[in-house]
Amino acid sequence: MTLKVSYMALYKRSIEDPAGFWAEIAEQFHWEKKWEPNHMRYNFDVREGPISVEWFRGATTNLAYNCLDRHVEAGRGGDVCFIWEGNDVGREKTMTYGEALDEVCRLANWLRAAGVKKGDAVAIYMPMLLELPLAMLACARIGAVHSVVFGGFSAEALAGRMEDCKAKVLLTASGVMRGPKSIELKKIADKAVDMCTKAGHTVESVLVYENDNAVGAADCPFTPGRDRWWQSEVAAQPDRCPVEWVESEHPLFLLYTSGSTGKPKGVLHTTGGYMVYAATTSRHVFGMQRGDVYWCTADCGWITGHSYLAYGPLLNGVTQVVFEGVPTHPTPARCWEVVQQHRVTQFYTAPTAIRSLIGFGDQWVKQCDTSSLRLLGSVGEPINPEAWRWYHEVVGGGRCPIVDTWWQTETGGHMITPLPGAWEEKPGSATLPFFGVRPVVLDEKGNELQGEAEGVLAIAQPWPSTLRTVYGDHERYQTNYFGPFPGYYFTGDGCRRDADGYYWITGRVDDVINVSGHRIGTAEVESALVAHPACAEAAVVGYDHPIKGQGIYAYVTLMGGLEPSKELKKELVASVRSHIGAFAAPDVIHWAPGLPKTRSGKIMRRVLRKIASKEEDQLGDISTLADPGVVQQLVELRGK
Ligand code: 6R9
Repeated sequence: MTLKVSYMALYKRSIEDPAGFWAEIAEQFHWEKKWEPNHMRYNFDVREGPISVEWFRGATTNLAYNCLDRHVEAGRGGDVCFIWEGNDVGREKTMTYGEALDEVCRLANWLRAAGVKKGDAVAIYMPMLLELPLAMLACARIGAVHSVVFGGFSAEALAGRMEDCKAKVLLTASGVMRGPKSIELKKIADKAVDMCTKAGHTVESVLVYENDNAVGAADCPFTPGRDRWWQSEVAAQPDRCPVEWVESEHPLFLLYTSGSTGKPKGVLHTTGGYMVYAATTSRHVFGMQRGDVYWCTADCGWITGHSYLAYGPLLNGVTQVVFEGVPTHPTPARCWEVVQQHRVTQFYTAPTAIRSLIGFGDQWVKQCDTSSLRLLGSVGEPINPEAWRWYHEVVGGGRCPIVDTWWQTETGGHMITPLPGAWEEKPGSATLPFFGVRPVVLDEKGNELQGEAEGVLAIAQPWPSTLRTVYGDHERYQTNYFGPFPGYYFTGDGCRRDADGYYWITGRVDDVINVSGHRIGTAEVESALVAHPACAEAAVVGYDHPIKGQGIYAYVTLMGGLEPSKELKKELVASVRSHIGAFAAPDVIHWAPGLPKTRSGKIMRRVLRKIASKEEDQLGDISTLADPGVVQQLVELRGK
């Protein structure tokens, strides 16, 4: 409990004097120019003017320099930076901090030669090769803004993101292996580039990494002039490249994420505050020390792969595993074999992966030596107590703390999380806030609730890696995040605070579904369904899914005269795959002659959720429905 006492004192200071607290921590990094005395400024209240957040005003730095050069200059260039584990067993490679720096410099030089300047956006659509985090660092080195698009997104989704951020350069690969399947990434990328051209935006250069394990150069479409081969072009560049010193608030990256309405939002993070926060959370939440072998299974296409793969671990100078494959290939022992082979000390994954592995039985873990593990982490969705216990007992041998980290793309880093050893964990609770984070539980009118309470989760003051804007749409940023409860950042999550002050996240309170830890907007899936000529109307809700956490349940009304069929179901699912990506494919299509609507035409999703989860006996008040008869009709059509 003494740890808890020192946490309480530090926490108090972090809330009362955020500028001083974080400035002290920031001293550990290299700043080309230091910040002004009054370095932190903000307005978190829409009623007082535009929302703005600024940290380390007046300072200049470079994130890639802090990740790589700083360690090399301190004589640690020979430390292993990355251990790469390919999709297939036996394909692996290691890279030191010194080698990573050389690679980043070459790529940064190539980007400069391709005309990329400070502030330009660069799109990255890559599998989990080391070249993906290296590409992010190369952008950061020259002050370019990376926009990583997860390799599972479709051509249309990639095109929309490239158009939005006006990326002139795209970094991609010929293909990728996912378990036993090979995916032709470059073909998808080409389609996206063509879509951009048709929409009036030109992607000028495409750098293609030949991932010959998946797709060789001979089978990879290539447009001379526009396309370049990564291996030969980058190798020809010098391995020294001057650093671009940027202001603390210089944009670092954009990452598109789904909201409850409209198209995905380009969440913008900036340099100084993000660096300090990603590094500090990594260090304290994972207890990172030099010599550790840390492994985060996330893809760099999501925020976890940004903060806790590309940046946080490197800022702390640890060795980390980067995994291209999936946890069940070739067998469900894969993760534990990797842990055994590389003596992994910290392992960070999503509850969905744990749940999928539980089903295969304990023997896959037990046949491996996992005694090197010191700490386990969880992220992306609430972890159910059964999965927590299995993780703790079977994987962690009962001796590793589990850090259940609650945070979001928008928050840039962990917000509510256990600190290992500092206080008791409770399975299913993210526990207490990290330094500098002031969570509040609000009622629906925006009043702060005290003590034990249940309501929506909001944050009352900025932390260093607060998202700064929605790219190109500051208005949307304000309305979405600061509009619902003036004076607070609104998270979109519901939560409960127990008598010990622990936070329990209860899930999204908006129309966002969390499928296997991936955020999917119901509106996006609905518009992908409606894009199919047979679909007149669609309504999408989430339902409990044993492995994925939530599954996607789609109600579809067909155009007049059309008959439901298995083929149509397939086509509708295919439409979602092509508009968004395979991971957003509906699990269930439920034919709906009509949808439950209020007299003003609003779909009552609450009713749809109840029918999807077979709880139509708990519909509540449906007297405001224009036609209460549709409910019975829908119940009868379930499973058809
Ligand atoms: C990091 C990440 C954010 C949403 C968030 C919440 C859910 C994430 C969680 C969790 C319960 C946790 N979420 N971590 N819910 N416990 N430990 O996942 O970012 O993809 O933006 O998703 O995920 O609902 O609002 P992102």
